[in-house]
Amino acid sequence: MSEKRKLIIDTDGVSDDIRGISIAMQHLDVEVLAFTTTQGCVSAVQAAANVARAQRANGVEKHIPIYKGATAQLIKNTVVKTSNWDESVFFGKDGIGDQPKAFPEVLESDFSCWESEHAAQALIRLTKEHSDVTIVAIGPLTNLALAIKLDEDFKSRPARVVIMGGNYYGVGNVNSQTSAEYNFHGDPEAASIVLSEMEVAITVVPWEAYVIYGKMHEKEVDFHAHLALGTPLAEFLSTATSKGRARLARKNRQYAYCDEIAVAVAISPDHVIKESKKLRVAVELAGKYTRGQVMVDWTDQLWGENDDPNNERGVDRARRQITFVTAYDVHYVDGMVMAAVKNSIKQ
Ligand SMILES: [Ca+2]
Repeated sequence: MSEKRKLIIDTDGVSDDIRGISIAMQHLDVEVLAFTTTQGCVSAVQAAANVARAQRANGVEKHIPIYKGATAQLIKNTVVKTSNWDESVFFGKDGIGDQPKAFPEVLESDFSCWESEHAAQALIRLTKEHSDVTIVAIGPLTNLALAIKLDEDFKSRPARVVIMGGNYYGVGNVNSQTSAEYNFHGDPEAASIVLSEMEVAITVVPWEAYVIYGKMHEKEVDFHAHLALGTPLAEFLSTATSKGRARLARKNRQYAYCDEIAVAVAISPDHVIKESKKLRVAVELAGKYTRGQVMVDWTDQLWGENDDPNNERGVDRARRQITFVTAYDVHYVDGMVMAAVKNSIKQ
């Protein structure tokens, strides 16, 4: 019997996060050591409360510690707001459908559920105690960047880091004034620090993993089938995704997986990753429209080390290569979500 795969999940705690963390909490071969929460689609406080509620929905026997983290990005974002749209339209003000009386009811204690240790300090301590841990980051990367700056050995400690965020073809999803992906836009400096300074293996699930095959995936998989399985977790996930599903239904689209892909990659990379690219990248920190977008060194892709052994083109090979997931096995990830929802019957 092999040891369980250890995960720490850093999350901003909204609806696709909740589906993602449910995969991990229900997976028989996974031990979730801790949740750390960050500012993102909702506050770090709301994210922590949502994770506490999600643990009840999952019938978790032994409470998994929650560490509240960054309350704001490292440097305030200067992108001009062009509309009153905010993420609550898609996720709900609480990030999970705004139904506090729905199962499992929101408790007052959800808003004091966290440990006293800060998320960044918890990341530092837990990676000292568990060198085999994988950190899965499915919100802005502020907590990880803080951990790097508090303890320079942190960058070489976890076994690996899996990130949902960023892009490689410049596909954004925030507003009409930026080509950045939401999580990297949410803290560009943090994303830059993590991608350029972490020394352990990094796997990025970029926004294009969702976008490029999205419509095709919706023909192959019923992304809402798990909601009809009749378990308590199905009921909660239905609440948590209700606003997003209603919004997408107007466009005849389904609520496909996003953060769930990163959790699935962390658990079963060999099954989930269909295609990937090793890219040398940087995060744009200055552009008016591109702040937070990932710049890819495509010359390195055109003229790799074998084609250009003397590096006549001057590729910056000090810039590390990062694995970007460019296609994933949607059936496998859906199977993991279905299994999580079915497993929750046993409680
Ligand atoms: Ca998220």
